[in-house]
Amino acid sequence: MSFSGALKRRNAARVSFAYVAAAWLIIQVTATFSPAPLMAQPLRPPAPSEPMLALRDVAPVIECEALLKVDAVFTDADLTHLTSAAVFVEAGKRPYCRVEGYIAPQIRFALHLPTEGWNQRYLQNGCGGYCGTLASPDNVDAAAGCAPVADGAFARASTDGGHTAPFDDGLWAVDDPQAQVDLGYRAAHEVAVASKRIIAAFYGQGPRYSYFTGCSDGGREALMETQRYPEDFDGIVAGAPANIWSSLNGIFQPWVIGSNKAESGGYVITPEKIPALARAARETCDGVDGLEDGIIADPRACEFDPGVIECPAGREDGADCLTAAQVAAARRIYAAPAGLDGRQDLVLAVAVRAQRRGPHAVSRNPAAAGASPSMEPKFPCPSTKG
Ligand SMILES: [Ca+2]
Repeated sequence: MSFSGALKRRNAARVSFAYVAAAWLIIQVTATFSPAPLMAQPLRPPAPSEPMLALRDVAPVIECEALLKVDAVFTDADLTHLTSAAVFVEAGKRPYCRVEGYIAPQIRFALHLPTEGWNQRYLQNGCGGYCGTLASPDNVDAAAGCAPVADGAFARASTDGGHTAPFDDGLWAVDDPQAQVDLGYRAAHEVAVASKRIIAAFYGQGPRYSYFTGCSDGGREALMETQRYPEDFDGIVAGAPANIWSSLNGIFQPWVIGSNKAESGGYVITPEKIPALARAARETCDGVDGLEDGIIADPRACEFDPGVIECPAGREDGADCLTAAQVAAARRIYAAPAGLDGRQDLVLAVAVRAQRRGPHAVSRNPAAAGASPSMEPKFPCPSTKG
């Protein structure tokens, strides 16, 4: 590939993937889109919260550093390699053994194992955007504020998803089907498998309960886990899942951003208006699912017109209302993608076709079916075995 060709691809990738950076905003805006009203299903009130089942604390049976010894957990024939293991002490948290490693070819992960008071539970975190960095396993998304997690009684893990890059840069995926597969579904699963083996070696038993939490792409990973590897976790939180990328990133997000572009070059609807828009949508749609709980269970079952919060006559703008231009932009977004002639059928057909082609094209990659032990890491991970 020529330099100019590579540059075009890089720029195209950056432009395309920049949409993901705004995914959280779009998800907020689009949470109440209603292209096709469906029958609303009545919801049951949530069960009263019950205290977490108490399990006895379990102590390690080997030293943290001993995990690095050959065959302590993994053999040379395994795809998983540990690169470091050391005890850390932080204020307000149980001391923990931090283990780092990678699963061939280059899925990096980190695992924190409490050295005292492990409650026999394991929590794995998803990564957001296009991942690409190894976040702390203590960034626990929806589990933040949960006391047993906060004080470090859980074993917890994180991964970079199988590549190194800024979270909004997708260039790593160009011509690399293995990396696509790894972020697509393999990283979350393989890290779960590897973590459970390490936990079993460290404590002399595996976790009694395992959980996954993730938001945005982490939410997509959560859904992927439920579909492909339902045995990995006992409980899963799929937060704001950025699901089905081909239509989401290829059509829907460009449509949302294009619909929200002002002639001046800026955006029409700005983030500070989202709370008012979300509040109005909830007021209109919350009860449609049969339960006033602040959650719109099926946005498609509700008709919502952003015009209900247009600023009143004599008042041009305000944090609690939308300008006329913002109402128009919101209506365009809510109307769903359409061609220049206003037709939606072709756009939707492209989206459906892309969905059908995407996953099958990736899953045919032979490495996806079962990675070969001969695959070498693509980044320099010093081997600490021995
Ligand atoms: Ca509701």
